[in-house]
Order: sequence, then C-alpha cells, then structure tokens
Amino acid sequence: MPHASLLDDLAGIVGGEHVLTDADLRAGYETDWTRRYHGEALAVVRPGDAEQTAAVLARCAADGVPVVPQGGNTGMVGASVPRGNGMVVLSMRRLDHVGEVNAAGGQVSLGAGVTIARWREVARAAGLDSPVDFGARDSATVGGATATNAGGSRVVRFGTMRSQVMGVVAALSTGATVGSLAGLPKETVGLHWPSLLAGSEGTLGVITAVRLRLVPWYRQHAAALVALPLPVAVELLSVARRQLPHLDAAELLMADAMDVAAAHLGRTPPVHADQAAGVDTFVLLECADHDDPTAELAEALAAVGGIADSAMASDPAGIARLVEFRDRMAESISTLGVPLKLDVATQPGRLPELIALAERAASSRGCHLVPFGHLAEGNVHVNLLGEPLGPGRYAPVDPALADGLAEEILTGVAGLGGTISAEHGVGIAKAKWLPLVRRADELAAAAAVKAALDPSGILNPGVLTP
Ligand code: FAD
Ligand code: 2HG
Ligand code: ZN
Repeated sequence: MPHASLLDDLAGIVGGEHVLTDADLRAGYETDWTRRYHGEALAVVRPGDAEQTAAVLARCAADGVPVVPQGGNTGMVGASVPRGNGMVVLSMRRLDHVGEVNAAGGQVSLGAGVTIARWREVARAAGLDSPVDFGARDSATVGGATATNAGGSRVVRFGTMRSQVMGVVAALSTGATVGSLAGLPKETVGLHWPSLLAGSEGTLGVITAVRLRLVPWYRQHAAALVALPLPVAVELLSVARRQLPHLDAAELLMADAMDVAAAHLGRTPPVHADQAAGVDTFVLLECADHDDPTAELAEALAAVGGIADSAMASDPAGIARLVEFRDRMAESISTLGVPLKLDVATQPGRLPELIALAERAASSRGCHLVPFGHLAEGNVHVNLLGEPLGPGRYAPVDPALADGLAEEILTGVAGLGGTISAEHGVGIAKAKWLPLVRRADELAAAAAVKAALDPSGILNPGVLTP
C-alpha cells in the first residue's frame, strides 16, 4: 500500500481509530457542502489535541504529503476538501474544548473544532453574547471561521471574525507551534499572529485554539422586512447607520432570491415586491438593544421615501419568521441544483451597478441569477445556475461557460473598486483571479510569507495561489 509507513506513523500519533482510510468513513470529508468540490483523500486524520496536530503535520511534511485542514466543511470555495487524490484531510473537529469565560476581559478560549453555535451558547451562559453569526452556525467551527475570516449578519455591528480573535495558537508544517491565548487587547511586540492567520485559509498554519471576544447580550429585538427599489435600499442603509445605534443586521435579498426562499420554505413573504415597477429588492433590518428598539426602527423606515411595502416584528417568533427567509437562503438555493457561487463586494452605493453587471453576464449566457447577501458591506452572493431541468430544478452552469461568466463578473466587480472575495475566501474557486485585486509584487510578498511558514509547501496547496 502506498504510504503504508506514513499511515502507520499517523496512527501512532492520533490512534488507529482516528486515521480513516475506508471509503465510506472518508466520504463525508471528501465532498464540500456545495457539492461542487470533491477529491479522494489518502486518509482522514483526526487529531485530539494541539501536540498531535503538530506531530501529524511534521510527519506529512517529511514525506511531502499535502494536507487539507478541515473544520465543519461548510466552506464554499473548494478549500476544505482534497483536490485530486493523495491529500490528507486533517479534521479539527475533535479539538472542541471550551475554556472558562473571562467576564472582566470579555473573552473565552475555544478549541478550533468548537462550533459557532456553541460559542454563542457558552457566551450566553455567562450573560454575554458572541459577535458572529451565520446560517452554518451548527457545523462551522471557530477554527474554520478564523481561517476564512468569516462574516455573516452581524458584521455591521461587530466586524468580521478577524476583529474577534484576541489570540490564536497554530501548528506549522515544520512541527512548530506559534501564538498564544493570553488575550491581551494591548500588546505590541511585532508580528501579530491573529492578524496573519485570519483569512489565511489553512495555507500558513493549522489553528488549534482561539481566544475570542464576547459582547453584550442584547435581549430586546426588533426586525423589519421591506420591499423597495435597490437605490432606495442604499438610502435606507444610510438612514439606518445615522439613526440606529443598535443596528445588528442589514441584509439583502433580490426578488428572485426571495422567490427561491419562499418556495423552499413553503411560505408567502409578508411583503411584496413588484419587479415590473422597479421594486426588486428586499431588505431585512434587525436591531438589538437592552431597551426595546421597535420605535426607533419604525422611525427610521418612516424617514425613507420609496419603501413599497414593509412588515415589522418585535416578538421572538415573529422575528424568526422574517429572518428565516434570509437565514435559510443558501439551503434554499441548494435545492435548485449546484450553483456557481461568486461572493463579491463593493461599496453599498455601487450595488445597483454590481447587480446590473451580474444580470447582463448571466442573461447573455442563458443562466439563472439568484443574488442575495449582506447589504451593509455591499456584499452580494452571486449564485448562478444553468438551464432549467423542470420545476424548481436547474442544471449547473455549463462548464464551457462557467469560467467566462465568472471572469466577466469578477472583472466587473474589481472595476467597481470591489473585491472578488468578501467573506468566503478565495480557495481554489477564485485563485486564478487574484491578480484582479492584488498586484504582482503583493502576491510575491505573500508567497514569500507562505514559503517561510510552510517551507515544504504541504498546507492546502492551490488555495490562495494564482
Ligand atoms: P471548513 O469549511 O472546514 O474550512 C474552510 C477553510 O478553512 C478551508 O480553507 C480550510 O482548510 C480552513 N480551515 C478549517 N479549519 C481550520 C483550522 N483549524 N486551521 C486552519 N485552517 C482551517 N460564511 C460567511 O463568512 N458568512 C456567512 O454568512 C456564511 N453563511 C453560510 C451559510 C451556510 C448555510 C453555509 C453552508 C456556509 C456559510 N458560510 C458563510 C461559509 C462557511 O460556513 C464559513 O466560511 C465558515 O467559516 C467555514 O467554517 P468551517 O469550520 O466549516 O471550515
Ligand atoms: C449567506 O450569507 C452565506 O447566506 C451563503 O454566506 C452564501 O450560499 C451562498 O452563496
Ligand atoms: Zn454571506
């Protein structure tokens, strides 16, 4: 058997039951959530702690065997599963220890395999809250979210994952360990490991633990779902920023996306768009505070002309029914087929241009566009499907068209001063388009950092590399 001595050694490090080589046992680690990316692993290795993680990396490096770090496998850019055959999947889910909440510091240390949902539970048990939330909360891990610099719905208030990481510990492919969980908000001693590793997509080191920020738990909520023309949505965002200090989310669903969510959930939205009249957009605003924010939210809506329809809720069940249309959007689309996903962003004021260029690129190729995202960050999840196969089913975008379609949209977004990757990462999906947003000298500097930290080049090869 190829690599027999490697597999024996890995079993010696993590225990034989945590080196999965049977096809059935590997399967769930080999295909990503989108079903677009798949590869066969040499083995799935499941370390139980930081020391085992470092030892596994050093052993793989000795044989030059590439390693794909994996958390919840909810990533959307093909970076969490093997490419081709012969890679080791390093599953970090067993590192799920939870430290004690430090209430005075507003922090907690968590193993890399702790889920986003568990982070929230731990925070709330201490009367605090976690600042990051998104639809994959029950599977996505804090290690994966740090590695992708995940965003989600609360970025408008608290920033992306990068802003939450007060400390990180990671294993390098050399077997070295870097970083700490001291969690000092003020420490200026040169290179800052959280800054370097957040967004590095498993290419520089494998995160084994993080020290994460906790925030106040605001228990009074109000939400509004409104239908309006897209330029008015941008105006609403400006008003919300001025008038709503407790703004917790400002999310976007274009009308075609709302149709998909409504069909999947089997529910008619309580507000109506009218695309023929230019009312093509839904915005979900959420406020959260220690005092009831309902009146201020209603005042903000009243300050904006051009809102065609709106519904508000302040009770948990009512809010959940509004939020569900947006929160379950990714799941809703995946029932239509396997979309081509382009996670892009520009300044919110340029969203009408971004949506228009995506519509042109899609319609000129006979593709179906389903756009939604995070209004506050000008972040659109451009989801594209191919020809209809029947009610509620679409073929994937024709592979012969996919690259040209992606290129046209990504080039267009870059031309708007935007980015080719807002929150999902570059992965392998968008690596070849990195030069649209990074100069050659910047890419060379990034490659030098990679070579210094991962000299054998085994960590997630192909990811983030044009
Ligand atoms: P994985 O998918 O396992 O891995 C993602 C990347 O991180 C890979 O490059 C992998 O190699 C690397 N990685 C994983 N663990 C480690 C580690 N311990 N050390 C080093 N590298 C590691 N993302 C958003 O930003 N905002 C959203 O709103 C959002 N909503 C989503 C909704 C749904 C329904 C789904 C399925 C996904 C969504 N995502 C969203 C994308 C995804 O959930 C995030 O990117 C998430 O952070 C990935 O975490 P994970 O643990 O699943 O990582
Ligand atoms: C979201 O915001 C996620 O719901 C998923 O980032 C985006 O499925 C997608 O394209
Ligand atoms: Zn998103």
